[in-house]
Amino acid sequence: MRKVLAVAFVLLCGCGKPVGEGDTAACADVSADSASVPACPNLYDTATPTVDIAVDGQRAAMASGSRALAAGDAAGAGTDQVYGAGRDDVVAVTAGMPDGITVWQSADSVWMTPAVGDITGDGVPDLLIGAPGSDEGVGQVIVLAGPVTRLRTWDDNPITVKGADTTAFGSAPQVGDATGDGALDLLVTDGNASGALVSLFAGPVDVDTDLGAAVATWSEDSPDGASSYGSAATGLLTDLDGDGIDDVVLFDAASSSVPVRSGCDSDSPGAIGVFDGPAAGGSYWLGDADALLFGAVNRAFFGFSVTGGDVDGDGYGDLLVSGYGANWHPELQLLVGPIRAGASPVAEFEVGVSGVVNSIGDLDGDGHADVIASAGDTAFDTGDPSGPEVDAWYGPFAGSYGVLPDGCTYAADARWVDSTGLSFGNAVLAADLTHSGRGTLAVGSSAADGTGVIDLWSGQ
Ligand SMILES: [Ca+2]
Ligand SMILES: [Ca+2]
Ligand SMILES: [Ca+2]
Ligand SMILES: [Ca+2]
Repeated sequence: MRKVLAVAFVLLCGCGKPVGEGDTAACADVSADSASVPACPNLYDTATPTVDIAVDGQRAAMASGSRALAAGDAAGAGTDQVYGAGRDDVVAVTAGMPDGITVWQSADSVWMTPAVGDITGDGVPDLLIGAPGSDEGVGQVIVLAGPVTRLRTWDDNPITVKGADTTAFGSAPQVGDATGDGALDLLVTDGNASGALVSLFAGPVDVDTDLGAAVATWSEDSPDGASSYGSAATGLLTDLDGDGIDDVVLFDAASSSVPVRSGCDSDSPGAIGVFDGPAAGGSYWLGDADALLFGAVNRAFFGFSVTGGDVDGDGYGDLLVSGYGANWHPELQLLVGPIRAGASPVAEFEVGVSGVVNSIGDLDGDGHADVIASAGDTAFDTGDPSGPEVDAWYGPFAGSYGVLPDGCTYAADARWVDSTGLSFGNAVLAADLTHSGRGTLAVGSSAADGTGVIDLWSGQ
């Protein structure tokens, strides 16, 4: 696959403040003096990905979203693999495995999302495949017990966790210890349930099970059904308060800031609810959250996507939240844990046409986590090669980073651009595959002919 070396710059125009109308003149001046702008320290050769494989043959594209890629050692290899999912196949790739291997093929042709974790409790990481809409619309998470080193089929008796007469159960499976007993648990989103339902299955999950086995559920609806913050919640597991127990985060970009019945909201600031672990059995709604945050403006769509990770390295998990800023530009907000009501971002990243697809990882190996976002094709960003792009900012972070008004250069530390017609950056993931301290960037893309591609840029 041919790629164009990105021309990216570090913008040094004193823009360590929120970007707004008042910044236009100052930034335009800096842009006009391009000779003073140093070249971007791009550590990766965008022309030569180390792995470049097709995901789905000719049938379907690479799945979109932050969770279409996952990393872990489900193969039992001692180093991690990247798992990518489309509608038909789930493949494993890693540096030194140039062709990758297909580990699962779906007859249902539904969009799948992978996750890796020892959900069966035998000490060996497993591969989990979220497959909403599969099994005649019931939806399920399929667990392939590790080590997974070849194509698995139903003859291998995978473990299934099934929904109940809906089509969206199985979205974005999450593995973590939410109950605090040391065993990893499974969090599953069902986007078609009334009010959307996020369900926790206590690990180990080593036999077929269904929705009735969930030990706890979360939704945006009040127990009496009279109130709701919205109807499109997604669940995330991450440890925000540093107690070693994963906390449940519920997010919905279309959520209202006041409890109304679903469909009545016109503001859509978006909402994030944090439920401190350990999770106790029962049913919860957004009004029960230990911390409830909303977007700062109407139609901020705060929480299009939420990615967890310890960005500032203080032992508390942090959240990277996508939405729209006050200037109506897509942005990512970095909220640092522990997160309490009223928390405000410590850094903001303005991101092309979308920041929904993003990741956290240390790409340059300096010990500081970096932020990676798929920015789409920023046609307004004059001076850049044409084509969709993936951008990275290297931590530590404070202040604002972003796309500035007309005449200014897009400020990212590194950029990967594709001009070959791919829908480049459907999925991005930064992961330390070799446990060396320096991450590998994985980018999942779709081509016009319906094929999918995963590229890896090794950090070694
Ligand atoms: Ca547990
Ligand atoms: Ca916790
Ligand atoms: Ca932190
Ligand atoms: Ca770094």
